[in-house]
Amino acid sequence: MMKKMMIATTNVGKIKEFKQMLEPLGYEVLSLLDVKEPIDIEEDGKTFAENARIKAKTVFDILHMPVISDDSGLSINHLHGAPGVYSARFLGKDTSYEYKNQYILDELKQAKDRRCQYVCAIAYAKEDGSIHVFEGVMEGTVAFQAAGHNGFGYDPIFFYEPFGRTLGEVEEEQKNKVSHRGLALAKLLAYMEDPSCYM
Ligand code: ITT
Repeated sequence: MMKKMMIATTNVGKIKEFKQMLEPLGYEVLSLLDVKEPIDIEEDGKTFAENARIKAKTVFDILHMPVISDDSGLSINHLHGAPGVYSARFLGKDTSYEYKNQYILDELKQAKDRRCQYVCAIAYAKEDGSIHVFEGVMEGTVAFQAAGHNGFGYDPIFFYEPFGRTLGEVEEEQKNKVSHRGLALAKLLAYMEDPSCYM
Protein backbone atom coordinates (compact mmCIF):
# COMPACT_ATOMS: atom_id res chain seq x y z
CA MET A 1 0.00 0.00 0.00
CA MET A 2 1.22 3.52 -0.81
CA LYS A 3 2.15 5.62 2.23
CA LYS A 4 0.29 8.93 2.25
CA MET A 5 2.29 12.10 2.88
CA MET A 6 0.64 15.48 3.34
CA ILE A 7 2.80 18.37 2.14
CA ALA A 8 1.62 21.52 3.92
CA THR A 9 1.82 23.80 0.91
CA THR A 10 -0.27 25.34 -1.85
CA ASN A 11 2.80 26.24 -3.93
CA VAL A 12 2.49 24.20 -7.14
CA GLY A 13 6.24 24.44 -7.83
CA LYS A 14 7.00 22.83 -4.47
CA ILE A 15 4.26 20.21 -4.90
CA LYS A 16 5.71 19.17 -8.27
CA GLU A 17 9.21 18.78 -6.81
CA PHE A 18 8.02 16.81 -3.75
CA LYS A 19 6.04 14.52 -6.06
CA GLN A 20 9.08 13.95 -8.25
CA MET A 21 11.22 13.11 -5.23
CA LEU A 22 8.75 11.12 -3.10
CA GLU A 23 6.59 9.18 -5.58
CA PRO A 24 9.48 6.98 -6.78
CA LEU A 25 9.96 6.03 -3.11
CA GLY A 26 6.38 4.76 -2.87
CA TYR A 27 4.66 7.78 -1.33
CA GLU A 28 1.28 9.15 -2.37
CA VAL A 29 1.86 12.90 -2.17
CA LEU A 30 -1.07 15.04 -1.03
CA SER A 31 -1.04 18.80 -0.57
CA LEU A 32 -3.25 21.54 0.84
CA LEU A 33 -4.78 21.78 -2.63
CA ASP A 34 -6.42 18.38 -1.90
CA VAL A 35 -7.99 19.59 1.35
CA LYS A 36 -11.60 20.83 1.09
CA GLU A 37 -11.52 23.57 3.75
CA PRO A 38 -8.71 26.10 3.13
CA ILE A 39 -6.23 26.15 6.02
CA ASP A 40 -5.04 29.58 7.05
CA ILE A 41 -1.44 29.61 8.26
CA GLU A 42 0.12 32.65 9.86
CA GLU A 43 3.78 32.58 8.89
CA ASP A 44 5.10 34.96 11.51
CA GLY A 45 8.38 33.21 12.30
CA LYS A 46 11.69 35.03 11.90
CA THR A 47 13.56 32.08 10.43
CA PHE A 48 12.88 29.42 7.82
CA ALA A 49 12.93 26.77 10.56
CA GLU A 50 10.39 28.64 12.70
CA ASN A 51 8.02 29.10 9.77
CA ALA A 52 8.36 25.47 8.71
CA ARG A 53 7.45 24.41 12.26
CA ILE A 54 4.43 26.73 12.31
CA LYS A 55 3.15 25.30 9.00
CA ALA A 56 3.63 21.67 10.06
CA LYS A 57 2.02 22.17 13.48
CA THR A 58 -0.98 24.13 12.14
CA VAL A 59 -1.74 21.48 9.53
CA PHE A 60 -1.07 18.52 11.87
CA ASP A 61 -3.41 19.97 14.52
CA ILE A 62 -6.22 20.11 11.94
CA LEU A 63 -5.65 16.96 9.89
CA HIS A 64 -4.05 14.65 12.49
CA MET A 65 -1.85 12.88 9.98
CA PRO A 66 1.91 12.96 9.24
CA VAL A 67 2.83 16.26 7.60
CA ILE A 68 5.85 17.68 5.82
CA SER A 69 6.11 21.43 5.46
CA ASP A 70 8.63 23.50 3.55
CA ASP A 71 9.70 27.04 4.24
CA SER A 72 12.27 28.27 1.82
CA GLY A 73 13.65 31.28 0.06
CA LEU A 74 16.44 33.10 -1.68
CA SER A 75 19.03 35.14 0.25
CA ILE A 76 21.15 37.56 -1.77
CA ASN A 77 24.43 38.84 -0.29
CA HIS A 78 24.27 42.21 -2.04
CA LEU A 79 20.76 42.74 -0.59
CA HIS A 80 21.91 41.81 2.93
CA GLY A 81 20.09 38.48 2.85
CA ALA A 82 16.85 39.73 1.27
CA PRO A 83 14.34 38.59 0.20
CA GLY A 84 15.03 35.68 2.63
CA VAL A 85 11.98 34.57 4.62
CA TYR A 86 9.96 37.12 2.66
CA SER A 87 10.77 35.53 -0.72
CA ALA A 88 7.15 34.70 -1.55
CA ARG A 89 5.89 38.13 -0.37
CA PHE A 90 8.78 40.15 -1.89
CA LEU A 91 7.31 43.12 -3.88
CA GLY A 92 3.85 41.65 -3.22
CA LYS A 93 2.61 38.05 -3.13
CA ASP A 94 0.74 38.38 -6.44
CA THR A 95 3.50 40.20 -8.32
CA SER A 96 4.84 38.09 -11.19
CA TYR A 97 8.27 36.47 -10.92
CA GLU A 98 9.15 38.05 -14.26
CA TYR A 99 8.86 41.41 -12.48
CA LYS A 100 10.53 40.29 -9.23
CA ASN A 101 13.43 38.72 -11.09
CA GLN A 102 13.95 41.78 -13.30
CA TYR A 103 13.87 43.99 -10.20
CA ILE A 104 16.64 41.91 -8.61
CA LEU A 105 18.71 41.97 -11.81
CA ASP A 106 18.40 45.77 -11.91
CA GLU A 107 19.35 46.07 -8.23
CA LEU A 108 22.47 44.00 -8.86
CA LYS A 109 23.61 45.79 -12.03
CA GLN A 110 26.70 47.27 -10.35
CA ALA A 111 27.10 44.57 -7.70
CA LYS A 112 30.55 43.10 -7.14
CA ASP A 113 29.23 40.30 -4.97
CA ARG A 114 26.56 38.30 -6.81
CA ARG A 115 26.53 35.34 -4.41
CA CYS A 116 23.18 34.04 -3.19
CA GLN A 117 21.80 31.01 -1.37
CA TYR A 118 18.62 29.04 -1.58
CA VAL A 119 17.66 27.83 1.89
CA CYS A 120 15.02 25.25 2.72
CA ALA A 121 13.74 24.14 6.12
CA ILE A 122 11.55 21.07 6.08
CA ALA A 123 9.53 20.28 9.17
CA TYR A 124 8.14 16.79 9.69
CA ALA A 125 5.23 16.36 12.07
CA LYS A 126 5.15 12.71 13.07
CA GLU A 127 2.07 10.72 13.98
CA ASP A 128 2.76 11.40 17.70
CA GLY A 129 2.77 15.16 17.02
CA SER A 130 6.51 15.66 17.57
CA ILE A 131 8.15 17.96 15.02
CA HIS A 132 11.61 17.56 13.51
CA VAL A 133 13.30 20.12 11.26
CA PHE A 134 15.92 19.54 8.55
CA GLU A 135 17.71 22.19 6.50
CA GLY A 136 19.37 22.32 3.12
CA VAL A 137 21.35 25.13 1.49
CA MET A 138 22.31 25.59 -2.14
CA GLU A 139 24.98 28.13 -3.11
CA GLY A 140 24.71 30.06 -6.35
CA THR A 141 25.10 33.47 -7.95
CA VAL A 142 22.54 35.85 -9.37
CA ALA A 143 22.72 35.53 -13.17
CA PHE A 144 23.26 38.60 -15.38
CA GLN A 145 19.99 37.92 -17.14
CA ALA A 146 17.02 35.62 -16.66
CA ALA A 147 17.19 32.35 -18.59
CA GLY A 148 14.96 29.28 -18.92
CA HIS A 149 11.38 28.45 -18.01
CA ASN A 150 11.81 25.33 -15.88
CA GLY A 151 11.34 25.24 -12.12
CA PHE A 152 9.55 28.16 -10.50
CA GLY A 153 10.06 31.43 -8.64
CA TYR A 154 13.61 32.72 -8.77
CA ASP A 155 15.01 29.75 -10.74
CA PRO A 156 15.58 31.72 -14.00
CA ILE A 157 18.03 34.04 -12.22
CA PHE A 158 19.67 31.45 -9.93
CA PHE A 159 22.93 30.56 -11.68
CA TYR A 160 24.44 27.29 -10.47
CA GLU A 161 28.14 27.16 -11.26
CA PRO A 162 28.55 23.33 -11.46
CA PHE A 163 25.82 23.20 -14.15
CA GLY A 164 27.01 26.38 -15.89
CA ARG A 165 23.33 27.34 -16.20
CA THR A 166 20.44 28.83 -14.32
CA LEU A 167 18.01 26.47 -12.61
CA GLY A 168 15.42 27.67 -15.11
CA GLU A 169 17.49 25.93 -17.79
CA VAL A 170 17.90 22.48 -16.22
CA GLU A 171 15.54 19.55 -15.84
CA GLU A 172 13.81 19.33 -12.48
CA GLU A 173 15.42 15.95 -11.78
CA GLN A 174 18.85 17.54 -12.10
CA LYS A 175 17.84 20.41 -9.80
CA ASN A 176 16.36 18.09 -7.16
CA LYS A 177 19.66 16.19 -6.78
CA VAL A 178 21.50 19.29 -5.57
CA SER A 179 18.81 21.72 -4.46
CA HIS A 180 18.19 23.10 -0.97
CA ARG A 181 14.88 21.18 -0.99
CA GLY A 182 16.49 17.96 -2.22
CA LEU A 183 19.20 18.18 0.47
CA ALA A 184 16.74 18.90 3.29
CA LEU A 185 14.48 16.08 2.11
CA ALA A 186 17.41 13.64 1.93
CA LYS A 187 18.12 14.42 5.61
CA LEU A 188 14.47 13.82 6.51
CA LEU A 189 14.41 10.51 4.62
CA ALA A 190 17.58 9.37 6.41
CA TYR A 191 15.91 10.28 9.71
CA MET A 192 12.74 8.38 8.80
CA GLU A 193 14.79 5.31 8.02
CA ASP A 194 16.85 5.54 11.20
CA PRO A 195 15.79 8.19 13.76
CA SER A 196 18.90 7.47 15.84
CA CYS A 197 21.10 9.02 13.12
CA TYR A 198 20.07 12.51 14.33
CA MET A 199 20.20 11.83 18.08
P1 ITT B 1 3.67 27.62 1.07
O1 ITT B 1 3.85 28.50 2.29
O2 ITT B 1 2.23 27.28 0.79
O3 ITT B 1 4.55 26.41 1.11
P2 ITT B 1 5.01 29.77 -0.34
O4 ITT B 1 5.39 29.96 -1.76
O5 ITT B 1 4.33 30.91 0.37
O6 ITT B 1 4.12 28.43 -0.25
P3 ITT B 1 7.38 30.10 1.29
O7 ITT B 1 6.77 31.06 2.24
O8 ITT B 1 8.26 29.01 1.83
O9 ITT B 1 6.28 29.33 0.46
O10 ITT B 1 8.17 30.94 0.21
C1 ITT B 1 9.03 30.29 -0.65
C2 ITT B 1 9.41 31.23 -1.78
O11 ITT B 1 10.82 31.18 -1.97
C3 ITT B 1 8.80 30.75 -3.08
O12 ITT B 1 7.51 31.30 -3.25
C4 ITT B 1 9.83 31.26 -4.08
O13 ITT B 1 9.65 32.62 -4.29
C5 ITT B 1 11.14 31.08 -3.32
N1 ITT B 1 11.73 29.73 -3.55
C6 ITT B 1 11.92 28.76 -2.63
N2 ITT B 1 12.42 27.66 -3.19
C7 ITT B 1 12.54 27.92 -4.49
C8 ITT B 1 13.00 27.18 -5.58
O14 ITT B 1 13.39 25.91 -5.46
N3 ITT B 1 12.98 27.75 -6.79
C9 ITT B 1 12.57 29.03 -6.93
N4 ITT B 1 12.10 29.80 -5.96
C10 ITT B 1 12.11 29.27 -4.73
